[in-house]
Amino acid sequence: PFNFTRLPDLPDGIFTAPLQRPARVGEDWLEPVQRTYTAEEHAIWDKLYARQMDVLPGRACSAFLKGLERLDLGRGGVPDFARLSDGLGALTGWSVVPVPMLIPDHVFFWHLANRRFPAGNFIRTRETFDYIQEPDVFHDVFGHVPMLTDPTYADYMQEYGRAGWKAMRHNRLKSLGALYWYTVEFGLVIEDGAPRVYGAGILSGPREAVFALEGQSPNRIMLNVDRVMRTDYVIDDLQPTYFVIESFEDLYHQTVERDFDRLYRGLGPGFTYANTAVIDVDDVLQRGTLEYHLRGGRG
Ligand code: HBI
Ligand code: FE
Repeated sequence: PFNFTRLPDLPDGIFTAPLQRPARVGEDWLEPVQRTYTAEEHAIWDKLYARQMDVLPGRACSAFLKGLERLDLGRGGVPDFARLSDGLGALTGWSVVPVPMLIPDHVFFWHLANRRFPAGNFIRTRETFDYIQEPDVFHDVFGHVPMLTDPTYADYMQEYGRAGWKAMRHNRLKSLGALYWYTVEFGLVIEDGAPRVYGAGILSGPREAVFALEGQSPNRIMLNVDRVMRTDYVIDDLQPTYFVIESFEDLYHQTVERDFDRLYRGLGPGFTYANTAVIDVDDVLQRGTLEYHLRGGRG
């Protein structure tokens, strides 16, 4: 259990200076080594990989597809984190470190702020092939890691980690969580005039890329950081609304230039907007029918 009184006292910048280790040494939640996988587990990776590659070309953003190639993630079997970290380190200075499960927020943020991506060690089984409760190695490595080869995206993730500590001190972690959700997990980016996928939750799932890009049901709205941080989210179904960025530079600048202290002071503890809402200030690419969610979702 984390002792909040041990949080370092942070200066009042937009984001903060390099972070110190959380609590005591040994509370980094890292596994000493990545686990080894059985032949069956490697085969599950290969099956998941093949399934995603049936839908992602032409739908995933080019940074993701390039990242897959540069890190050679399709070479077969669950990737070795040490080898991945060498490749990623040379490109953007990030590494991939093994964790056993969902780790506490402050530890997660601390790793991100130091350019370490904590990736789940275990892999789903054939019984839980389509839906898992906690992020496994396929979601984390296939979904998140290729994006970290993009220098601007990589910087955004680090800034997100730094921002986490400030949000905790303001008791506004849920708002910052919404930003993560609508960007890192479910974000779309404009490429050649049309939205493509960069969110890891979409990239690693079987149905959502087609639904998010081609479906009539969801809203597609240009991202405004202030608005998104006031928007509720659900974590266990397709999204009623996707937020779209112009570019990773746009995302990075919107986030870094925002005065989060001011934003948090103006936010209530709950969310202002439902995840289905379209509001006056929105720059709307598609106003969805919301048909999927009006039918009750989950199917
Ligand atoms: N732990 N392993 C792991 N992976 C996550 O994505 C993660 C986490 N702990 C906390 C957390 N995410 C959230 O705080 C953020 O998504 C906001
Ligand atoms: Fe994730």
